Amino acid sequence: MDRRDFIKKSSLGAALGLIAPSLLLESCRKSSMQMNSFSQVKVIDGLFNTPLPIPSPVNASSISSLTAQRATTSIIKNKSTSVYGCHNGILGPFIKVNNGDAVSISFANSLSEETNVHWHGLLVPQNMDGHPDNVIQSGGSYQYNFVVNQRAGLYWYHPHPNMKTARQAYMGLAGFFIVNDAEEAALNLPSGDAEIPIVIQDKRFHPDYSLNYSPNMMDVMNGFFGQYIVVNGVFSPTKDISTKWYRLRVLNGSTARVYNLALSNGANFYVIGSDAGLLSTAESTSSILLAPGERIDLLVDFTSYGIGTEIYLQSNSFSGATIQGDDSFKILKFAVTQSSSDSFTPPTTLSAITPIPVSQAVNTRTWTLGGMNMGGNMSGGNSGGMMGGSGNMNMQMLHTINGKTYQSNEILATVSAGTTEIWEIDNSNNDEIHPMHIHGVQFQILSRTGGRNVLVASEKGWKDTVLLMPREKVRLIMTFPQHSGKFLLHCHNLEHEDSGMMVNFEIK
Ligand SMILES: [Cu+2]
Repeated sequence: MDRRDFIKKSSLGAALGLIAPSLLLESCRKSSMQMNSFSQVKVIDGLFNTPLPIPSPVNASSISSLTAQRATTSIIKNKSTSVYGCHNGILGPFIKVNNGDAVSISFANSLSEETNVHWHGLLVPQNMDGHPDNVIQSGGSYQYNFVVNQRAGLYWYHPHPNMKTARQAYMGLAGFFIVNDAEEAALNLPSGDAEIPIVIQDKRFHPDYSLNYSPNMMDVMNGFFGQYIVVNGVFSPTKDISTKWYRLRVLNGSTARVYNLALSNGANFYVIGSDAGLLSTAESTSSILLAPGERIDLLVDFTSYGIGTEIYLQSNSFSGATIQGDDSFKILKFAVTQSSSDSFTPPTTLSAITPIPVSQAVNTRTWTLGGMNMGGNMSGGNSGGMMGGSGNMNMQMLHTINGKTYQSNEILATVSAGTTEIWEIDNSNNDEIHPMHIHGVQFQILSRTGGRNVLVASEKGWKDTVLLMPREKVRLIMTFPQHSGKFLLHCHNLEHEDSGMMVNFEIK
């Protein structure tokens, strides 16, 4: 099925096929006025009485196989839900490696549809990267072999089949992948039960508690927002803790929702790491945005709280976006149940982050993000996309990169292995949020102009995903590794990705 067929058969296509352009424009104008009621799915608050599942890290050397399969689990307490996973329930095993380790995993597809594995943030050869060209058919298998050669950090894995990534990740195919190294180990950061992996996702349910993934046209435009915030596969979780320091390794595994992470008592916490490992120094803050695909490494000081204290990890409302951010809600309860003595203090220096010199760049490329402008003026947008060239409708229906939607055989940039480039990602004509992810390379962010106009704490290290709020432009610098082949630049709003906001580039 090509994209045109998909669009015809999808709810988006149905909507587009059935509505004449003039009516559609009118409908968009109306929904622009009703933007919040249309797209702001109000989060349902829970009782926070379900123990947070903490997956145990398993050394990659002891994982020889992974099977994508249907499973049944309890996301909402005492309710049974059919999901996808890579072991008995939702999500996959928490894979742990040391830098330098070899990974050799036989992946089997027991689903009734094609899938694959993208090792998000891992620098692996093209045929190991889970490119949409490399899918495993139902009943098939594939051998993922690679050697990890990168700094410590919280990475993750999820499927990447063209036009199916969002639903498969939403159904539960995702897992943590942690890389450890000697530099990080020497810091003696909180570990064991004081190091908590947290994946935040949002879900909708049918009345029978089956998962509801049915994006309509507006959900494709904005992202599919769930009413139930789910952490490590459960809704309304609680975690008993002691009076000590904790290291929270947080992954935003939602398809579209951005979280503005904060503690319910307003206390500051330290940001010590980002997508691709530790920052150079810890930075104290009381809230920070985490976009889909991004990871953040936090240190939280619980030493001074009394037994019985309850503190929530929550998402505060945030400004700057029209389609999300109004809501503030609790994510996870920390219940202080034990006292302990802890002499830990955050290290002043975490890691050496050597900036890539701008003078090293051999090329600057601009990637202009296009989307439907829902703000006051409808004159934005350029050609391309579904509605490009359709006469009086000067707007786009699909999200584009340089005016293009994804075509598997089209390569929009060719870069040379070992060279450095500056990539400018330009969302300055857009009212939408786009977390942009690049496969096969890690980057540093040089600057952000427009919108927030600054780099936040988690953006001062190595990254693979960067959040573009409306009207923002970022400049990234990166040196391409010696892995030749096709890699992807795409939006990690997975509804945007699946509707074509993805391009190939080639490393030669
Ligand atoms: Cu996007």
